[in-house]
Amino acid sequence: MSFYITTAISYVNGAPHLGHAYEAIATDVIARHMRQRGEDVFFLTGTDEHGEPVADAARAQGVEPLELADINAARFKALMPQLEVSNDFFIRTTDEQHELKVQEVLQKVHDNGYTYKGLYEGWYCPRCADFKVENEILDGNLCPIHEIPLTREQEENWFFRLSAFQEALEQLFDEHPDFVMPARPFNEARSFIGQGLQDVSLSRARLKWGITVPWDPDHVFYVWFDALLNYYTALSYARPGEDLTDRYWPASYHVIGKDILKFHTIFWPAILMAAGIALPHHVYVHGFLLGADGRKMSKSLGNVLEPFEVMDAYGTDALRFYLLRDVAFGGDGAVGIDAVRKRYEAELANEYGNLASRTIAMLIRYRDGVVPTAETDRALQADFDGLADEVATLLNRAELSQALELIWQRVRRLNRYVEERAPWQLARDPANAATLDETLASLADGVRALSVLLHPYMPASTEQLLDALGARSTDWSGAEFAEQGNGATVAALEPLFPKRA
Ligand code: ME8
Repeated sequence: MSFYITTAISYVNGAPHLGHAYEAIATDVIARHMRQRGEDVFFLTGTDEHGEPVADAARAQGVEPLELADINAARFKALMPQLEVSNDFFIRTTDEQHELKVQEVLQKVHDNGYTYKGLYEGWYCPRCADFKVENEILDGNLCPIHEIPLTREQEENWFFRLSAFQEALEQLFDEHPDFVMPARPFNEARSFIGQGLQDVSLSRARLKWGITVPWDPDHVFYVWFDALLNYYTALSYARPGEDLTDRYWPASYHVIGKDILKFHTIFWPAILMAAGIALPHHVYVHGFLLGADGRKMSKSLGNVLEPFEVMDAYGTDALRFYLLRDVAFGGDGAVGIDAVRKRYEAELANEYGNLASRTIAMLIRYRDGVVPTAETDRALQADFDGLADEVATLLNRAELSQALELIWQRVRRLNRYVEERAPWQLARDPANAATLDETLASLADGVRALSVLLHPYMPASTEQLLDALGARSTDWSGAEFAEQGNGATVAALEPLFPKRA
C-alpha cells in the first residue's frame, strides 16, 4: 500500500530551529515505521519561499528574496540528513515545476467558478502574511501569534469562495472524525467552520514575490495557497521523468504544528474540492516546544535550545529520543539541555545502553559470543505479547510518545529480568546451563525485538546494536519476541550512549 506523509514546509526568512527539527523527526519516525511495515512510503519536506515574510526579511538584509531563499533553503535541506531524517524529496516552492503546477491547479479552481474579484479590507499581520478575523485579534490590534501591531490594509484581490464549501466541510468533519487528530484541534477546526466560513483572498496585487495568477498577471497568488499545494505538486516532478501523483495521492498524513491548523484543515480541503482533487486522509497536529521556563522560545529570553547544541553534546539519536519522550506528542512541552542530560543518563545510558552492553558482554563471556538456540522464556515472552500490534496501532494515529512509552516499559522489564535471573550466578554452576541458555537467548531476542521497535526513533544506534547482535534486519516481522534463540554470532559493542562530560 502507498503511504504518503509530509511535514509543513518551512519559511526561509530565517534559519532552521528546534521546532522545525521536531516536526521533521516526528514525521520521520512515522515514515520509517511504515517502511518497516513494508508500505510503499513517500516522505516529503521542504521550504516555503514566497510571500511577504520572505520578501520583508530579504529587504531588511538588502538582498533579493531568492538570494535569501537560496541560503536558508540550503540550510534546511542540509539539516535533514544531520537529523537522520529520511525524506524522499525536498521541495522548494521556487521550483519551476511547482510554480507551473500551482498555476494549473488554481486555474482549474478559477474555471470551476470558485473565484471572483473584490475589495478586501482587514487587519493584516505582515509576519503571518495573513489577514486576521476580528475575534482572533489581541487587545491593541496585535497579532495573536506574533504580538506585533496589525496594519489596516485594503486592496483589490481575487477571492476564493470558501463559503461555498461550508456544507461539504461540515460533512467532511462529521463523517471523518479522524480527518484531524488529536481531538482537540479537530474540535477547534470544526467549531471554526461552525461559526460560518467567509471567503478568503486568493491573490495579492501589491506583492511581486510570488507565483503569477495566470488569468490576471498583475496579481500573485496568496502565499498560503502556493504553499499548501506543495504537497500535491511535488509528486509530479520529484522523480525526473516520472509522475508519482497516481501512486501516492491522496496524502495519508500531513504533520503540522497547531499554529497552522486553519490553513490545513479548512482552506486546504476546500481548495482541493474546488479543483476536483481527492482529499488527504489525515492531518496530525502537534504542539509547541517551549523554553525550559515554559515560555515561548526566544533569543531575548535566553531560553532557546538549539538542535546542534544537543546533537554535538549527546548525538542525533539522543535528540530524537529526547524530543519524543519528554514532550507528549500532540501537546506543548518545555525543553532544555538539563532535561536532555537527565533522559540521556537515566534512560539511554543506564537503561537501554546498559541492557545492550550487558547482554552482549554476557553472551561473549558465557557462550563464546553465540546466541543459544534454546527456547526463550515463556513467562517473559508473555509480557511482550501484543506489543508490536499495540505500537503499530498507536503509530497509525501518530501517538509517538505513547508508543515509545510502551516500548520503554519492556526495556525496563528486560533489565529486571537480568536482575531476577542473575546470569553471573547461573554461570557458576554447570548444572544451570539450560537455564542460562534460556536466559541469554531471551535477553538477546528481547533486545533485538525492542531494537526493531525503537529503530524509527533511533535509527543509528539501533542499527549498530542489531549489527552487533548479528541480526541486521529492521523489518517489522522481527518486532515480535521469537520463541527460540537465533544462533547468531554477536560482536563486542562500544557503549551506545557513553558517559558525557
Ligand atoms: O508555518 N515547536 O512555516 P514555519 C513546534 N511556511 N513546532 C514548531 C515551532 C515550535 N516552537 N515553531 C514552528 C509555516 N513550528 C508555513 C507552513 S505548510 C504548507 C506552510 C512548526 O517555518 C510550525 O508549527 O513557521 C510548522 O508546522 C512548521 O514548524 C514550519 O513553521
